[in-house]
Amino acid sequence: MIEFKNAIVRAPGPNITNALSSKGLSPNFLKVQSQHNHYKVVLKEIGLRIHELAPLKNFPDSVFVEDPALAFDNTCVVLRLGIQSRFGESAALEQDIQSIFSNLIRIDKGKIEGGDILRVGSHFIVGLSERTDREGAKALEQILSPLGATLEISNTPRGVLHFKSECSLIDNETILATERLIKTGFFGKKYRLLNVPHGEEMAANCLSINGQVLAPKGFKRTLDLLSKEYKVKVVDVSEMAKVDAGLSCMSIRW
Ligand code: CIR
Repeated sequence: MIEFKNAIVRAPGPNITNALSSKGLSPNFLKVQSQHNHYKVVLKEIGLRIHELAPLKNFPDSVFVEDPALAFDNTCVVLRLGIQSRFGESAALEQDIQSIFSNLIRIDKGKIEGGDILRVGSHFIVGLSERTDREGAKALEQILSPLGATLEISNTPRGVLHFKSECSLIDNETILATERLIKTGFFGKKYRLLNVPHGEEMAANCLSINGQVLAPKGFKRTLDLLSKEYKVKVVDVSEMAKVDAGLSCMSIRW
């Protein structure tokens, strides 16, 4: 497994109440703040160095910092978001992280969001979705190939926001995924697949960092499944779930 040393997070602002929500829900700012603080504590406990960015007052979804950038070693690829209200986040993030990365490369074609990119070592699986198209995925491949990485394109099930809303990498060879994603057959026999228990699909977005699996609070059967084999920490992201977000989307890790 890759050893992660760093994470970028962005503090939520009061405008989080206006974040995009497919459920038409609005989160409570103070609860978001408290859950975000705990998330940072957990990342620190795992040993990551946290680079915290200031809230962006014009961008209610900017706390979901995974979507506008992808880090790979010393390179950071600034992505091209797929929805208008988030377009400006990429440029703002690029400014904010100038001093952190020696190599910053911007995608200037198509659309692609970090939530649609599953990293498996130096291999990247990009799920096409409403927010990510083939042009964006191909542009990312052109940037990553010279760095020694490979990329393949998959599909995000219809009606699902991001590819990683449906799956996460748990260890080098194991992917936790919803039944509907497994049924697409995309993963074939290349990975060991763990099926998210029925009714707990929201728990598919876990985060595996340096031998520790973070799992969202409230999904007992998924927790039991993972705890049989892994060291699991439960993190409450229920307030973020109101705006279609989960564990991976609140950080960029490398
Ligand atoms: C959005 O619709 O863009 C946000 N409300 C949620 C983004 C979640 N991002 C992620 O899972 N990577």
